[in-house]
Amino acid sequence: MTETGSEKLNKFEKLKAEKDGLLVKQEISEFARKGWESMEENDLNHRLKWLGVFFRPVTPGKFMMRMRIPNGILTSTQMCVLAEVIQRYDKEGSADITTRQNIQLRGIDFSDIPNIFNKFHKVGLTSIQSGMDNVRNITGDPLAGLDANELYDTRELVQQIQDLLTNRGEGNPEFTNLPRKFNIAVTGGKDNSIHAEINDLAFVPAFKEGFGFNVLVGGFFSGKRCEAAIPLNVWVKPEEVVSLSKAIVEIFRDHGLRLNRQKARLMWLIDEWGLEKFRDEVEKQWGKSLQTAAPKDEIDWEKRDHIGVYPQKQPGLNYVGLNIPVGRLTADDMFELARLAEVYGSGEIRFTVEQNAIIPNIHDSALNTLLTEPILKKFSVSPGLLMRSVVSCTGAQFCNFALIETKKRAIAMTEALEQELILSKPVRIHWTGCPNSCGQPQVADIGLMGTKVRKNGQTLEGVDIYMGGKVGKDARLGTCIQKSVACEDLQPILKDILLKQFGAKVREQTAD
Ligand code: SRM
Ligand code: SF4
Repeated sequence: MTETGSEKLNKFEKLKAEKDGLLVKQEISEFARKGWESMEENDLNHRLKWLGVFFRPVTPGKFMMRMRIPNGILTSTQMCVLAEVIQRYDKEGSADITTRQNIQLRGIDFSDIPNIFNKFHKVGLTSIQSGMDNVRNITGDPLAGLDANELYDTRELVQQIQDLLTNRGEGNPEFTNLPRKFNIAVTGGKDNSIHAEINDLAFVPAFKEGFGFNVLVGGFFSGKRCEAAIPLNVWVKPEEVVSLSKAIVEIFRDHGLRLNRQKARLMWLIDEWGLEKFRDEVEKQWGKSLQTAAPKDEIDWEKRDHIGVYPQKQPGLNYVGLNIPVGRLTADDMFELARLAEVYGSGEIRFTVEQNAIIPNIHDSALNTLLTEPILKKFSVSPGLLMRSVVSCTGAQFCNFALIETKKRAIAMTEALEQELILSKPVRIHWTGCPNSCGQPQVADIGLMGTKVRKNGQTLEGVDIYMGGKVGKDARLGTCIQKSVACEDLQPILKDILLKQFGAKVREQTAD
């Protein structure tokens, strides 16, 4: 790009040019000692996000920390450290599994942050570069290494990409000034478990000279525009995934549009250059010839939600998928999940982009006892057909962009609809509190996007309704089918959609 001159830069480019976000790493102990109230505004509101520390205007003084959990996999020891962090804040401490297979911790006192970083360091956890203009948590198959039908185990690749971009979790100044956020996903399974199509860069399994990946680019959601990723017409071998990711992130860093922040995601650069030029530039940056894409990829299945009990490829072992309604966890829940993983499994816990958890490596002989554990009443292996698929972004409880409260409402609405209706199949309902679409309403069967609605002279919380999102094979984005429904009027409308379009039946109500 030929964009030069600081007068042309948007506010965020200016603040990055003045001081790189990662520099607050050196100052964090001093900040914590003096208190957040004494911090310069841009350091507090923005640069802290380079460390994964988020000031929450909705709960000033109670900070959020966003981790990086590559491929969504944690050890029980790491889970216990995360639980200990929030435990000390009592009711104000909580955690959320995110739509990027990740964890966010809430209620954190600023003065504790240096100590929390030390704890993370000891167990190999990091929150570095997890917010603002960085590459976000890199997603991979939640069943990597467990699934008999997988074509490639994504764990190592995802970890290698993270290590490269974050300098093994210490922070990598080479990649801390991107024009905007950047999302990467790698899938080695057949069911597109990580929504490849909504990432700036995605690798999907495909055979050409043996096994490799076709490359998709430019997928993103924003308040202004939503696009599914498009094929780059490139196929790479597994051992080329990391270096190609680096080259594409470098192209984005060096040439991505920086004037208008609303037009700074990768797809806008692809539009500006055209796909052919973009591909040529990637090839130059990579320094070797790109192979054309394999004629077809191997995404061939409907998407699985992993809730329930399933055999692994290792004989005698199983994984158990637990439904964590809207991803919300308390410290006690986290200790309990860690305990289950240790007692019954191999001490490993995994997360899905549907905000649920998986405990792998459970021996046949331990299954029945595991299934009697009391926590499984809260985190069921056989929840209702709506509850098992409900996803919700943070919403007004903690997010200052939110136009509506989402998580509590999502659970209440799901329970109410399950009381009224008998479903014959899961229906994926996603809630998101504003057009930023963190709750991905465009990939849902029914997506609900928060908005404000005028009714009887009053301004009320409402939603725009999205439908037609398809995940897994032949994924496509849903579109808005009805605008401005007040939340208080939503239940009968959803009931009607479920009856007419998803084969639900009215449940006969029994008299008490
Ligand atoms: Fe998001 C901004 C939460 C996934 C698109 N997102 C935010 C902020 C940081 C805004 C803020 O500072 O308050 C939210 C933090 C609220 C809080 O306290 O939790 C926030 N986003 C989330 C999470 C936690 C939603 C959830 O409940 O799971 C997800 C964290 C993922 C992670 O672990 O890194 C989350 N956000 C997404 C996704 C989904 C995805 O990645 O698959 C999207 C759409 C996909 C995409 O980005 O292309 C998404 N978030 C946004 C955007 C719009 C980006 C844009 O290009 O305009 C914003 C606004 C922004 O960045 O300026 C945003
Ligand atoms: Fe906040 Fe909007 Fe994202 Fe929900 S969709 S977490 S309300 S920015």
